[in-house]
Amino acid sequence: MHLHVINPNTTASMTATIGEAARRIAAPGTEIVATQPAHGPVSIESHFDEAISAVGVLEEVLSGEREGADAYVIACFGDPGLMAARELTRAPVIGIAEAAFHMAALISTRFSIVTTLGRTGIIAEHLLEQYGFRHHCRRVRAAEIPVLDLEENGTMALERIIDECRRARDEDNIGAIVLGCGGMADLTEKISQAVGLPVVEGVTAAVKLAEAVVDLGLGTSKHGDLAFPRPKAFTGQFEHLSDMTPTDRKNPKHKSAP
Ligand code: 2AL
Repeated sequence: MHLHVINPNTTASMTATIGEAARRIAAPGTEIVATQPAHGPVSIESHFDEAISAVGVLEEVLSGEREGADAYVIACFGDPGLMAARELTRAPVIGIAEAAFHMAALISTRFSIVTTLGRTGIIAEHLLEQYGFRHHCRRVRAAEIPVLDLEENGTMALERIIDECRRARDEDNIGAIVLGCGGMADLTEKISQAVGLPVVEGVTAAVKLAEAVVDLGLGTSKHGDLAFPRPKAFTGQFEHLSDMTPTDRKNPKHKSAP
């Protein structure tokens, strides 16, 4: 299967980290294509960054449809554009926050999230509410590191994340930790070893869930709110999206899905 992993920020080195983590965990028959939008923020750390990045995610899904992707992963912990992306395809689209919540709830009754900056914690809180995981999560914590510090040496990012994970372990009465950033995809094992608790990381969880959905012969439902958007005129910089019909967007591999 062709799994298109979209890093919603435009930092190519982070896309490479995410793509490598996805490839390490993917089944032998899964081909990982990791991309990032051509336009948008270099990191996503605010509601503003997230709103802009969602447009880039949707452009990547439209390009994935032309290339015949079997499934998509949105690899930012705010799951930007997730519902809109599902409208554009019959393939499954999995957000890394929702994947991590599902996976953590399967192996623990309570978990805490350790994310990058405190100000992005509210985005995770909103997603916990929206997805129905509020009662599974004890606390959303932040290591107070900017996202791009994960890409650079000498920032002490790993050490600060490990310190915060240890505090979560000692103070939150939890069974597992969820890592709250796509850029942490390569840190899972180190953190898990240092902390001694199961650590769930969204990119890898999402890859396995995407494979499971495809293996089950399932795809995004086209009944109800996730049906293809109604064709209409778009103006200005979005004119190229005008009057797209479902056929324009249809992924031939999913033709038979009801
Ligand atoms: C993220 C993420 O996963 N990628 C990014 O640029 N910002 N979210 C976060 N909470 O750090």
